[in-house]
Amino acid sequence: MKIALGVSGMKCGGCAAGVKKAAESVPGVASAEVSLERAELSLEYDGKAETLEAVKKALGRAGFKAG
Ligand SMILES: [Cu+2]
Repeated sequence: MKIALGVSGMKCGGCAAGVKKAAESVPGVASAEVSLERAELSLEYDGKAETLEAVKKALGRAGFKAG
């Protein structure tokens, strides 16, 4: 399943890389692509609500807000 999430707090390519890394570290996430320009995370994942929650928490720990 694929979705796009708005992410706030990204200011540069390093932030975007951090968001991608944090999202891909979550079990159940197949791939994550980040657009700094659109402040958006495109996520391919297993479709479980828990996975989505875990991604949001991982991004929160990295200093970003997704939702
Ligand atoms: Cu940055």
